[in-house]
Amino acid sequence: MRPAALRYSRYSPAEMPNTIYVLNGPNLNLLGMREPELYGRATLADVEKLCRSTAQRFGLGVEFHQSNHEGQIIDWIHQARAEKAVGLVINPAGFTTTSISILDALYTLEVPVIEIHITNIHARESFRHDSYVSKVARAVICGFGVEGYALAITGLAALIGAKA
Ligand code: CA2
Repeated sequence: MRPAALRYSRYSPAEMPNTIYVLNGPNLNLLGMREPELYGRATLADVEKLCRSTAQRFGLGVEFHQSNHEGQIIDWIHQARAEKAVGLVINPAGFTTTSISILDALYTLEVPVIEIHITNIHARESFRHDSYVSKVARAVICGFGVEGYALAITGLAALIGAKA
């Protein structure tokens, strides 16, 4: 079944938007290469594969990106809006607790935003607890390791009515 908002739309089935964005913030390019005791051994390339295979089960395509630069992440959020993405998953990493600009960009989206963290940020230092992104996120997943990305996409698919 197509996402509810698109079921009676002007799109023919072939041109129906079906792309989700998966965005990753600073230092996540180092996944699997540093601090494996905290973040595990999977690399960001492994995470991208996991996201693509999970999304494919629901007929969804993936735009997968990582940047160490706040403005680049904001540009991808704008792109998600312009390209009519059907949802967005974001691990804002260090920008989680600092970036009002990422929050403002996410507020411009009309599709569900899912926030994901590999670690349980609430079991870590208090400065990691207060997320700006959570103010706009429809759901937040943390502490499941990189498997959280698959859970985020599965939950997003359920929210938009994309069936396996
Ligand atoms: O648990 C998460 O996914 C975090 O978003 C990761 C961020 C951290 O600032 C958040 O509080 C929680 C840090 C990302 C750093 O990524 C690295 C990965 C491998 C090695 C070193 C850093």
